[in-house]
Amino acid sequence: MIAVRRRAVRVLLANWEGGHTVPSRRLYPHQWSWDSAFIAIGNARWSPRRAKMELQALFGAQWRDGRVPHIVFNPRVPEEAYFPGPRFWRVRAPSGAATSGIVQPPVHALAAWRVYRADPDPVFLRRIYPRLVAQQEFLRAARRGPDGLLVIVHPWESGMDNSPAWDVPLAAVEPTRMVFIRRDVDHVAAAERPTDLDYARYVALAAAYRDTGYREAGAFAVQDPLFNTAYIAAETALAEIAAVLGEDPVPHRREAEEATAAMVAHLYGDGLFHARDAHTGKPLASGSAAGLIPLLLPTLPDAVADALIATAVNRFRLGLGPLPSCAPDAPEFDPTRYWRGPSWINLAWLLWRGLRRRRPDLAEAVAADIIRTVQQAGFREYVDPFTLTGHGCEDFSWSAALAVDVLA
Ligand code: 2M8
Repeated sequence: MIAVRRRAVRVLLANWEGGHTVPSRRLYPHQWSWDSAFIAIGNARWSPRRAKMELQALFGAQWRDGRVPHIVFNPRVPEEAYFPGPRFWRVRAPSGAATSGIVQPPVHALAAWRVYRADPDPVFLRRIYPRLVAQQEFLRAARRGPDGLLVIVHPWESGMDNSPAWDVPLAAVEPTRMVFIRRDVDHVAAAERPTDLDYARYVALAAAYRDTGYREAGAFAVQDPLFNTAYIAAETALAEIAAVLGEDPVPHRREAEEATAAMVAHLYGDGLFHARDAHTGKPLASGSAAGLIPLLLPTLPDAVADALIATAVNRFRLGLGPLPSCAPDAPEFDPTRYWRGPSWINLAWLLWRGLRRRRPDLAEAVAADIIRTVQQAGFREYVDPFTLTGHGCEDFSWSAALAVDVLA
């Protein structure tokens, strides 16, 4: 175990850029939003200083409206290194940093709280709290519908870009006619990444959103259980943070309870949470593991939690091997293509946290699988859940960081 931890820290050191960590040196050479939250959680276990710097660097690029962009571009990295880069997004944060204009699941308050727990530093907490609150306020103001659920406007905002849950709404998106060069397939086999058609649609959606000044949802508008769970988990963490700082935790707790009830009312069915198309109101039934992540929510009704656990055991092989990102019995399941089946450590980590109180035995099994995965495959971006063969890039930061946290 000591050897795993040492190797993980070595990956994090190699990916450190002096103020933030790249998800991977070649494939993802900038700072990514939810990656930095997961990285901070792991770094808190061996270098709380870096954990705090990671979050502060990201929130340094927060927009005036409270939005935390999904990419903060490193000005020292050439435009050609990643597509779509700053020239595509054409936007700068008040700090002057070039950023993207979309967001990612807001797991940052959860990360900040865990960083504080590892290293109780009230100065850090006091500084980051208003920024975390502003991040949540942006989501409420810009992305919340009358049913109380948050909407994402791009598959990249889900963090699970080519999840089978997006197949139906994406099919309605006109692919871009713009000519562009994908950089991802320079580093990873095309068969392990989204298709060219997926990319042409991602680019079309991002360009359309950009052209409204990053204000109006376009053809793609969905309510995702993972994104909404992250938002609620953030309110729960903000309640803890508020209590430490002498602020009022009650509004955060109330918000978490109400949003949990809205999720159960609108996104739950058949033992799993499903995304919903915000334009049509139709559920986007898929076997995505995003539907299990609401187990993180403290006020989830017991009957719902029990049903999710049964689904995790019966359809996602919980206890038998690493968590697949899509249920193997779903027709779209592909064990090696990105978010359509491979096992990802961040999803397993979220499930692990969600199971700890309700089913410590299963939580233990998830933790053991995380460690077995990195022992066998190294810190790969994702692995085949059956063979544990590594796929995607190597030396992937959140795989290393979250393994460190699980081992702590
Ligand atoms: C992947 O997404 C980026 C676009 O944001 C890409 O494919 O270029 C996703 O796995 C996302 O969840 C992750 O944050 C990002 C960096 O690791 O890579």
